[in-house]
Amino acid sequence: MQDWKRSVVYQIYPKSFYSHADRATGDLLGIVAKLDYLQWLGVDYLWLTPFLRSPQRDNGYDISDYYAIDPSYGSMADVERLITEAGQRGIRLMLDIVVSHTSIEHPWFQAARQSRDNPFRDFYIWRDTPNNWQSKFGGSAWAYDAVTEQYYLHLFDHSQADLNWDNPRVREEIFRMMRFWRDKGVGGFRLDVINLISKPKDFPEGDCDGRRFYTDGPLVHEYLQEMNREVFDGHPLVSVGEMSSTTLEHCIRYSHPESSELSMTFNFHHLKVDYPGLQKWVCAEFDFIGLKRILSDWQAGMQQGGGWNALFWCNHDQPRVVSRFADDGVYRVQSAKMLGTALHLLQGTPYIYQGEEIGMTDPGFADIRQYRDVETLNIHRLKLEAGVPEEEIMAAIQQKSRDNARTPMHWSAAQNAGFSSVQPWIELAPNYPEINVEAALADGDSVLHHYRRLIALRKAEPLITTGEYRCLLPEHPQVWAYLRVGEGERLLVVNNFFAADCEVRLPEVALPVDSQQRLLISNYPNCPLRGAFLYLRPYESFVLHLTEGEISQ
Ligand code: TEU
Repeated sequence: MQDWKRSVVYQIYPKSFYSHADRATGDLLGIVAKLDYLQWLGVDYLWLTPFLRSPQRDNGYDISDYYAIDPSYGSMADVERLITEAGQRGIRLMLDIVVSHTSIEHPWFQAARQSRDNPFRDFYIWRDTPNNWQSKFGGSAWAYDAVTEQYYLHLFDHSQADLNWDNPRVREEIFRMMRFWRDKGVGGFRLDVINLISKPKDFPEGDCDGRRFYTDGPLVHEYLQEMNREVFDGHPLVSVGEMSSTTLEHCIRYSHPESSELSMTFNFHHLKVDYPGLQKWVCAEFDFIGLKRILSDWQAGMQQGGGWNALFWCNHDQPRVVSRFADDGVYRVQSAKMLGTALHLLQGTPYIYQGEEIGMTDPGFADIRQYRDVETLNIHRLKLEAGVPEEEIMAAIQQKSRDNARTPMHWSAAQNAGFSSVQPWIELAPNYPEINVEAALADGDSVLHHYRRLIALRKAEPLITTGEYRCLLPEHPQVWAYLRVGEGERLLVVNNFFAADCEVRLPEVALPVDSQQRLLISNYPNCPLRGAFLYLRPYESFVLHLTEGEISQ
């Protein structure tokens, strides 16, 4: 079995992780300084969001040089040191590769916009007139270039021009760059919005924002197979594709070993259960049954189809999960542990986003001046222009903004949470004096220790990797219970997603009398079994190991 099937990945947003040099932003040597902590936690890979040279309009997802380190993060020598020192601790680096687009400050784009017959013109996508496609960050997906009097495509910010993957020279340059990083010793790649790289040649219009035309586009599988041959083949590398608005069928193809494309895929369907009518910028409660259904469909579907899921609740684009799907107040500790258990016991490779392991919460910024994110600022401007009242916009931003995840990591109760001695680039969440790594390390009952136990459990219990997933009580409005089924044994995973107590009877399972001894992990001191019933306390969660005799058919 590929080692990454039993691995756990930790995602670092370098700008907000730790400032080794006591500056406003974090840096690469700051990550080196925290390697002992990450080794203690037990993670296998570190996915670092982009630290290459960039004007930082989208915090590094707008790259202007694929071969240089952005000076705010350090130097090439620092990356090499990080690779070596992580490697000494059994940890490998996953580089975030942003090749769907470049910054408009990239020399390719600078050349391309010189004239219509410039040799780099075809590195990007140009048209005389825009179609109706919309940018994911708001407004038209086309920007006018006054020098050459044409429009270029940008599915994200206007400063992020889409590359033309149909041009073989573009692919050649990208694969060359990826080989450069592979040969530096990185252990894998995270590929930013990689399912958007192939656009239909006629740029059709429809009654939508265009996404159905360019998502999982016509030649995307061919291009990924080519990448696999040119970069991954014969090397021990893990690759994960970020798949925007994708389908199960495509994800099976992307990650099936016989397709020779990628190791695994991220999809976001389970994180749209609080987007009413698929609209992000509207305040809403999350749809719990929908969440269970989506995750269950992907578990079963990927399993049957032979694909592999990347599992996650959080990343640098999403609000903090404890604030989103649980309780960041009284039950913060119990509910953060419950969410960790519910996710880590699924099949796939779990990703932990910095701060999730200590149960960090959304910061609750109420003033637009506290926000830095380009998407948030664009939306704020566009909604104001459209006449939406400021209060309504801010309520949605407070709940949905990507900056919820981007406040500095809480290391201690010291000034600026021990992140830096100077004022950070974005404000801290105000609760760092209580929620921080130092306090969590000292408390054996903390969210942090629970995450460490979850990681250790995955290594010790092969069923977590291999067991068949089976959802119990799919329509239950409060509990997500599932089995992981193996030969003559099962894991029973039960999670109460709400603050109310509840009583349930589980089908398929005869609960053992000695449940206490079978408990693999839980977030309350003892197991809630009373005969055939379970009495679940607020956000209660546990995992039991069952053997043959205890499984009723
Ligand atoms: O994100 C792609 C993406 O589509 C999102 O998750 C996006 O943030 C969301 O749709 C906004 O509502 C990736 C990166 O993770 C993100 O940070 C970048 O901004 C984006 O690509 C562009 O490179």
